[in-house]
Formats: sequence, C-alpha cells, structure tokens
Amino acid sequence: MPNNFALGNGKPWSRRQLLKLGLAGAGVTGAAGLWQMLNLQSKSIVKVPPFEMSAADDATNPMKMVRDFDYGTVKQENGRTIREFQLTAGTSIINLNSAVSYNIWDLNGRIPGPTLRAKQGDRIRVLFLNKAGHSHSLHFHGVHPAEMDGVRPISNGSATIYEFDAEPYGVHLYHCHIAPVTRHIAKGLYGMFIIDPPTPRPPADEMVLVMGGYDVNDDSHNDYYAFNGLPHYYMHNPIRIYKNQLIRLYVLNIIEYDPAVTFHLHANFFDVYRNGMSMTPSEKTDVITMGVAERHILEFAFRYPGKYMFHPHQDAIAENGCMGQFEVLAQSSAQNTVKKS
Ligand SMILES: [Cu+2]
Repeated sequence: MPNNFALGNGKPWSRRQLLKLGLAGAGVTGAAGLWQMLNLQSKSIVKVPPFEMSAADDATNPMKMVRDFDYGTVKQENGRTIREFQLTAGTSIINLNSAVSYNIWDLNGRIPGPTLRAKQGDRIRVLFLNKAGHSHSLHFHGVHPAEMDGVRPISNGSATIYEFDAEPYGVHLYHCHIAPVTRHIAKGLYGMFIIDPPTPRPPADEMVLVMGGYDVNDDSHNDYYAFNGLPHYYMHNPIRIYKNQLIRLYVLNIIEYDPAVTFHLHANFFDVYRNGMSMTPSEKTDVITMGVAERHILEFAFRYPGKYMFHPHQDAIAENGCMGQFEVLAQSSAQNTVKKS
C-alpha cells in the first residue's frame, strides 16, 4: 500500500519534507520532550535499518507488519477527503510452532488485520466483504452514528460499507463484534486503526505491535501468545533499530481471556501517550499495564547497541510466545549521530 505519511526504509527526511509537515523551524515547539532532546543537536532524520523478511506463514509476516501502514485510497468527493479501505474476512491456517497449526479468521489474508491509518477529519469508508464462512462484522472504536457501529451481522458471502468521520485522533482499533465476541476476536478478526493528529507527530521510526492470544483447544484459556501474529517471532528475528533513533511504538493489547497484561521494555524507559490522544506524554515508565483493547503510543530511544527484550511482565504469557527483542545498531554515519550531554 502507498505510504503517504511516512518515508521508506533508510530514506532520510529532507528539509522539504519537514517543511511540508510543518516541522521545520518554529513548528517543533509542540513536540515531545524526548524528541526535542534527541534532535536539539542534530537534523531530524529518521533512519530505519534495512530488514530481511524471512519466510513466514502466508497469513502473517510479523517483520512486514511491524512497519506496515494502510493509508487506503484517497478520493475527493464534494470537497471532502474520503479515505477508502477494503477489508475482506477469510480463513487461513497458521503454524504457531513446528508442531501446532491453527485455523484462524483473517482480514486481507493476515492476522492481525491491516493497520489502517487516516488523518483526523477524513471521511472513512470501509468496504467490508465477508468470505470467512460465518457471519462477521467490523466494529470501529471512535465516534460515529449508531448505524455505523458494526454490531449488525454481515452474513458469509455478503458485503457492507461502514462510513464515518475519523475522530478523535489517537490509537484505536477495530474488530469483529459477533457473539461470542471472545471467539471472533481470538480467532483473528482485529486490527489497529490510527488517526493522526492535525499537526503531525515528530519524525520517528514508527512501529506497530499488536499483542494477541490463541486458544487452540477452545477452553477459554490461551495456549499461545504473539506479537503481530506469530509466537516468539521477534525473539528469533529481532527488530533492528538504530541507536539514538526516536522509536514510536503503537501498541495494542487484544489478548482475550486474560484480563490485563503489561508491556515491559528492557534497559530503557519510555514516554507514554495514553490512547495516543495527546501530543505530550503523561508518564515515563518501563512497564505499563494494559487491559483488553487498551492501546498506547510509547516513545523511546536506545543509547547503547545490543539486543533488548520486550514482553508482558506476566512471564507465563511471555514464555508462551509474547516476547521479542530489538537489536540496536550503532548508527552508520556521523550525520545521524546524536551527541549526548
Ligand atoms: Cu466474527
């Protein structure tokens, strides 16, 4: 999908692009403290290490998903910006490990579904086609009329259109709302929905981490957990980032059956933007508790190269798959080095 807001891998931000985003000069005054600290002595440049995508299951490729945003198709109608998305529910089989495969319901052939991204004030139009064999729906978090709330079943083989305004800005989510909702979510019908604020956030290496669970024996307890679809994936395939680069994590907890999990980052602290609904962080911590469907923006930068784990501090959940690591690389050129005082 075209990436209208962010930049491609490894491409530095030019002054022209920053001007376009209103971030050059005085435009940074509203920026977050961490970003200001990182950029006071340097040009604001986002560097993303090149990454290899190992062969994963068709239904999920966590390395691709981590920096993948679906900006939809933009149209102008009657003076309004319409951002149109297409989501198709289907079925897939994923291999949770070398011995266990599991039938899931997917959206656009992946789990979690695409990370939809819009700007506050856009008109959102979602064309939803259900080919997954059961009735499903899409319920979006946000503000919209009752008829767009996505609780009406869409039968297998039929389609519907959800249309509403993108508000308020923040990190939201969407999911199927057909009973039993626990099962429909746990089988994979969910995704993140980001509404960007009117004034864009400062440049950063932006990533999505969706925490999900798998109840493979249908006893209402999760047997496996995952970031972005596959258990333990980022432990074996660390997410490569650069030292001193501002990282902006969009984190969602959509683990059913467990009332809450935490998110913990090793050897660092992060700024928390609760629900992504503020431009200023509310706290700095290294572990945050997230109930089901809670989501936040977490910002940080690593000072030292090396590998650092991230995981819920419910260690049984981490040990059953919800665990990954960042591999922090020393930056490759002096241009991108940030001097620390
Ligand atoms: Cu469903």
